[in-house]
Amino acid sequence: MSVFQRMTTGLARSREKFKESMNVLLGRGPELDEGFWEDLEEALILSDIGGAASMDIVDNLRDKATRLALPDAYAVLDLLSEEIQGAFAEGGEEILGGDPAVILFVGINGTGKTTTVGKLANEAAKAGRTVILGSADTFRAAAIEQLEIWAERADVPIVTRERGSDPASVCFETIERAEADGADLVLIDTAGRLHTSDDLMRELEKVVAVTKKRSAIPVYTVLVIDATTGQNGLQQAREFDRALDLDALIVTKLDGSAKGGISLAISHELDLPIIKTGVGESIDDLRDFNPSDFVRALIGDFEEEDLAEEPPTDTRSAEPQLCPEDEEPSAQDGRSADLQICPEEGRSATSDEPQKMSWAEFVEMDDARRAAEPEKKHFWEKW
Ligand SMILES: Nc1nc2c(ncn2[C@@H]2O[C@H](COP(=O)(O)OP(=O)(O)OP(=O)(O)O)[C@@H](O)[C@H]2O)c(=O)[nH]1
Ligand SMILES: [Mg+2]
Repeated sequence: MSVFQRMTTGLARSREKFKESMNVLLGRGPELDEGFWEDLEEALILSDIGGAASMDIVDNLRDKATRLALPDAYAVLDLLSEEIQGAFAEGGEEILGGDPAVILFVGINGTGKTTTVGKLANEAAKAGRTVILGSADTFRAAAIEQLEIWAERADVPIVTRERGSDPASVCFETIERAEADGADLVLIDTAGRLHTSDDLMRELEKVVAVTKKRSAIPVYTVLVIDATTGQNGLQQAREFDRALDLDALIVTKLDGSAKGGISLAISHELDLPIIKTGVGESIDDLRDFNPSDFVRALIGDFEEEDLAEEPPTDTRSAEPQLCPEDEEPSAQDGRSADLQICPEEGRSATSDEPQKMSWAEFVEMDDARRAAEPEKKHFWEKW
């Protein structure tokens, strides 16, 4: 099974929920009225995308609907996938881009931190980097052994101390050893902890502070989040970010029964780029994050070309053209019933020129045009 298929299977539940909401949404007709925007926002929230991201996606689409004079709900939904992709935070290339770096992996218990450190060590070592691991999870002897096994698999050195040692001291020693060995990628595993545990969060703050103080190369703190977590994941991420000022996210278990929307909720709200994803338990099951594949798996399996292939005369085109006089955002909000058409483009405009037609006239004309056209598939019709 390909990674995309695994992710698509994992996100089946989210997609089903989204599909149901969309069917209800489209069942109410193509009008871009207030109810449409409210229902669209609700559909996004229900797929775990989070309140902040859903609101911003809908606000951006509303703005585009006005600026591009989109005629109906179908034209708006043609832009939805691109808009969701755009809601993921960008950046983070400097972390795994090849420059020397220390990366601390943090998160609640069992999200996949240790496994991810192992996979990344393997990937980076294979790419020719000089990697060293540090086991700052000193709570359990088994955790140290677990990372030792990964170090062996990836064939990279590891720094450990006995169970119960101060995790900050392990970070300190790991960096000393990295400097002595000329390592350029230092990956440090930390113990899982609940974001609600004040003592453990304070301990982690100390780990990060000591590491930053000791290291001559940049230190990044990466939250490892389990994609099967629901809305609680957002609260976890907020708390870790508040305590540690996170730099990026790694989303694991995208092959599982993922509620994948949560990674968008976190990435968007906390402005954290997703620098890798975990798609299985094996050493090679680590991938770069691809927002386009992710959104396809999340909202429906459709081909991007379907959107691009829209004939230019179709008012539902994925790339609607601006009317010349509508280049600047206008005061009109695109939800009003009397949108007008650019005569030369067959599109809506906002000026008062005599050739313009009313919304009702436009709908009549558009219906007639659609009836005369061969049937065209949109992505939601393939669900
Ligand atoms: N299916 C799947 N399982 C994963 C993935 N990443 C990790 N796991 C599994 O999740 C479980 C927990 O992984 P660990 O790496 O031990 O998690 P951790 O965050 O280090 O856990 P603590 O140290 O206890 O906080 C293990 O059974 C892993 O094999 C993934 O991408 N997909
Ligand atoms: Mg661990």
